[in-house]
Formats: sequence, structure tokens, C-alpha cells
Amino acid sequence: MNYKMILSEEVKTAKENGTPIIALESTIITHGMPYPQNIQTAIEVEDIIREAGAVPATIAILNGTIHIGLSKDEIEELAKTEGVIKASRRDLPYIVAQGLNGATTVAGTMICAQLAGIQFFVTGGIGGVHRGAEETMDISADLEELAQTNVAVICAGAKSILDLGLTMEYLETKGVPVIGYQTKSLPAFYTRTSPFEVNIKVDSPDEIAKLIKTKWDLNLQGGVVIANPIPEEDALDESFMNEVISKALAEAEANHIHGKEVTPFLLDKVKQLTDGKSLEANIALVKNNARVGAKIAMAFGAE
Ligand code: PSU
Ligand code: MN
Repeated sequence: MNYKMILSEEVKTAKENGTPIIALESTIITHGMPYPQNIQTAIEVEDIIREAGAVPATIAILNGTIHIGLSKDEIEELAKTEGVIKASRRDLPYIVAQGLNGATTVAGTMICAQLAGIQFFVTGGIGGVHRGAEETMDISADLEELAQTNVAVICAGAKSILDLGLTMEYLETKGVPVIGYQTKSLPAFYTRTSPFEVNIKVDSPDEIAKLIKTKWDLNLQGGVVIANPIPEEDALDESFMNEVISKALAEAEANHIHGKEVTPFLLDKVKQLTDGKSLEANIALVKNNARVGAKIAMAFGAE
């Protein structure tokens, strides 16, 4: 085999014992949040998953080896290292073959999770169809991954830096169910609602687990998106966020940002323009997703 994959001891034991394992991405650490909040959040999210009875597996590529489950030291090193490559589907073979460091995106994490036999993945938000994609063709590889890789992704929807309507259309075309956890409205990351509806509102982790199981029993390839709204007390004001996002998008355009730089650029601008408020919201919603994701994974395991 032309790649190496290492499972942490905790993940290995969980596999032996049949304990539910939840994948976590590393782009959120290297490109999604600043230091030191990135490390703190990564570690706290792992602990939330452990408290709920499941086992976390933060995924990254270190010196070309795929790591399924990182130690605290490894998370810290990843967070502090400059120039870690954002690793989506396209980037994986290059990073692995050349022995580089890569932080996996939603797509990259799903691929590695599936290689390791992990079916659940908690993150903040997925990538999607960018605004203006009818001209730029900027569509995150996350969507194609959801179309083909059998991992359920628990997130807080997608940021409205994206075109949420087109993102929903794309997912529909690709047969990816978008389940609203106790909500009919598609959550937009910082806000609990958006002008769009999810496909189905499901109220209990048990029912969600059953739906996921049924999809895969039917031999339908691909993932499921579970959209879990940010807790009320942490949500940001919708019109304020719309303004911020418009400004961030205008700056991206003025600076001719394109390709894989677009999302990190926008995330950083949003953070600056909200005086860090967006970061607090981001941390809160990821933790909330960890709680809900663990419940769903536990329910799935118990069936
Ligand atoms: N959205 C967020 N935070 C993030 C990302 C997206 O709110 O950190 C990251 C995820 O890793 C996601 C990636 O998979 O950005 C999407 O990047 P792109 O649009 O280049 O596919
Ligand atoms: Mn893109």
C-alpha cells in the first residue's frame, strides 16, 4: 500500500470494543480558528465526546501519515505549525506521497474516516456552492464527498458566505439528505435560521440514527448532513451578520482571492469584522454539535 495510517490507542480500543467513534476535522484547527482558541476548542470538543460515551478521532496528515486520533501534543503542534496544507480530496495524494503535513477539510476528513471505518463526523460548517458560482464554478469538494462517501456529518448548517439555496439544490441533485435537528429551517452557522428549509425535521437522535442506517441498508452511497442550529444564547444577529458577510465577500473580490484560499479568507474577514464575536459563536456551535453528534452516534451503535 502506498500510504500509512495510524490509529491512536484510544481509537484502536474503541474499535475493539465497538464504542462509537466520531471523526473531527483539522482544517478547523489550522485555517478555521486562531491560536490558542483553536487548540482549546479542539481539546474541549474531544472531551465533550468522551463525556457522552463515544471516542473522538481528530484526523490529520503528519509527515505523510494519516492519523486517526491525535494526542494533545500533536494537536498543539498542528495548531502552531505554519504552512500546514489544507487537505481536501484533490490534495490528499500529494500530501501523503510527499510526506507533508495536511489539515483535512470536511471532504478530506470524510475520506480518511471511511478508510478507518468511522461513520460519524462532527464539525462546525460544511463547504458549499459559493455565491457567484454560476461564473466562478467555486463549489466545495465537500459536496461531492457527501455524495459518495458514507459518513454522517453533524454541523451547524453552512455559513451564508455561501449561496445556501444553491448548496441545497446541489445536495438534492446528489441525493444527500439534509436533516434539521429539531428545526425546519436550514441553520446558517451563526444564526439558527435562514430563508431555506431543510428536507426533513427530525427531533430525536434515535430517529436520525435510524434514518442513516436505513440509507446505508438501502445501499445508497454517500453521507447525510445533520444540521444542528447554534444554541439560542450564542446566536448572532442575522442582519448584522448579513452586513458583515457582504463586506467580507466584497474584500475577497477586490483582492482577487480564488481557489482554496476563498473560504479561509472569508472566515478570517468575518472574524475581524465581528471583533471576535463570530469566533465565540463558532466555538459554542462546534461544542453543541459534539453533544448532538455523540448522542446520534450512541443511538446508532445501540440499534
Ligand atoms: N466552513 C466553516 N469553517 C471551516 C470550513 C468551512 O465555517 O473551517 C473549512 C472546512 O474544513 C471545509 C472547508 O471543509 O473549509 C471548505 O473549504 P472549500 O470551500 O475550499 O472546499
Ligand atoms: Mn472552493
